[in-house]
Amino acid sequence: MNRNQEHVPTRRRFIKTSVGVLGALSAGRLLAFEDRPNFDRCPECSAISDYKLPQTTQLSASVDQFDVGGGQLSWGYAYNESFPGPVLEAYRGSNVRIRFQNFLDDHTTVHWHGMVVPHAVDGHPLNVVLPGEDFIYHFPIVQRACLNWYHPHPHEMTGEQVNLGLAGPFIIRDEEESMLELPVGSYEVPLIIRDAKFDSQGNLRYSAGASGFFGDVPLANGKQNAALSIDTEVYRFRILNGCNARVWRLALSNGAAFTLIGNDGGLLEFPVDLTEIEFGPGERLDLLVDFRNASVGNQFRFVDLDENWDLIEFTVTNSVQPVFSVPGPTDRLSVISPLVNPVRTREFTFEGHSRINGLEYDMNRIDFEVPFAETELWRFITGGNGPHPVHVHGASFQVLSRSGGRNMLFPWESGWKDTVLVGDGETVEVLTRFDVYDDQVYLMHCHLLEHEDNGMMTNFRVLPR
Ligand SMILES: [Cu+2]
Repeated sequence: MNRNQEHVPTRRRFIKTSVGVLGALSAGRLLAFEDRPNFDRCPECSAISDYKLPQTTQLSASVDQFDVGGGQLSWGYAYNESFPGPVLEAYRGSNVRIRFQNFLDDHTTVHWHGMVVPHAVDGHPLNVVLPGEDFIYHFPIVQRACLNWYHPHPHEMTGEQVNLGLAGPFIIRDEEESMLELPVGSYEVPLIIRDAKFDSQGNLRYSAGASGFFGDVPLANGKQNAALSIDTEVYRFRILNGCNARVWRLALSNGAAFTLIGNDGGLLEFPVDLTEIEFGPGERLDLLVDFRNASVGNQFRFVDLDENWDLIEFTVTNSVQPVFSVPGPTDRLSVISPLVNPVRTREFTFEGHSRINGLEYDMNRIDFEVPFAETELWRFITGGNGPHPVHVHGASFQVLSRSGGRNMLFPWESGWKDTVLVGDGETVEVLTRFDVYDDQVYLMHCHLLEHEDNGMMTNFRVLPR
């Protein structure tokens, strides 16, 4: 990474030392753009939710310095000078127009993970944005409400660019979700949880072996020892596993249950109460946590049970009359039509650290062709070195079965997914159908970013209809 300030675009920098971790986290919250200096010059990009007007949201990638918690400044990469990147938000049916500027010394792309967009704006490694250049990502929002994320997808450099800071949430809203009157405003908290390593100067450091990057410090929304003041209310946490390689086993520190209402592709059909969730890089969770019966002064933490890490600490500081509630197990959230009767089956074996079906990725090679709008069964098989979080571009899928290994499906794997964790020794079957854009080249790959960079990725073509 080049830390030469000459390559950093001119900007004003406000170091709000008085804000502290609590304030900094809340400043990074949903659409709290007013706290971010870069948005002073771009008031129209506070949100892209106005679907009636064509707007251009500015998004830049640059070398930047940011607070990674406790006042520790780190050099890294940032979208819009923010680590993680700003929350983007759009309504189903809207047209998104994002002018992306690359101020890095390397080429990059922006991939809208989870969002069904045409190849040309999918951030495919063929479509790089060169240093100093810009590109307009322009696409309609065609899918249901869900949490997605945007991050780079250049060939062989995704792991480094994501790890050094390039990742941000992209929330899609729709009518169905709005009707549920879920917690909003400060009670809806996007949370990107990842691990990190720092060098002796306190800068983010990327170094990874073939089996992936594993840091020694967890970051929640870019902060170590993250903390959030909360009210006695129901909170909605929109959680992304933003790690390069680490699988989280998320729980509350007191062992209490939380309520899962959605995942990668949006709402589940029914809420599920759970006390822990194991989820891999790229997977998302939509959780309700009920703090209504807590007392001022109570503390709770999200923890990772595998490393015994505290991910974020909540302190109840304000007693309020709650207005939100938690749906019960029989309260329907959504209707999901199951994909049925697949017309063909394809098998993909994820081998070593770099191959699918014996091949390493070649961005100019199309490995298979998929007819438009036909339901297919895709079988993901581990050939060792799992887990492999398998991600598909261009469509969501439904997870059908898992055999071997954990030998079951989990509640967070129901509904619509775009990333599924295939553990060592496991075979996972999914049903998928590409029925939005025809005649497109998309990717399917392992989302363990070092596996992806090593070549565990494949191009396929959705055929003309
Ligand atoms: Cu993998």
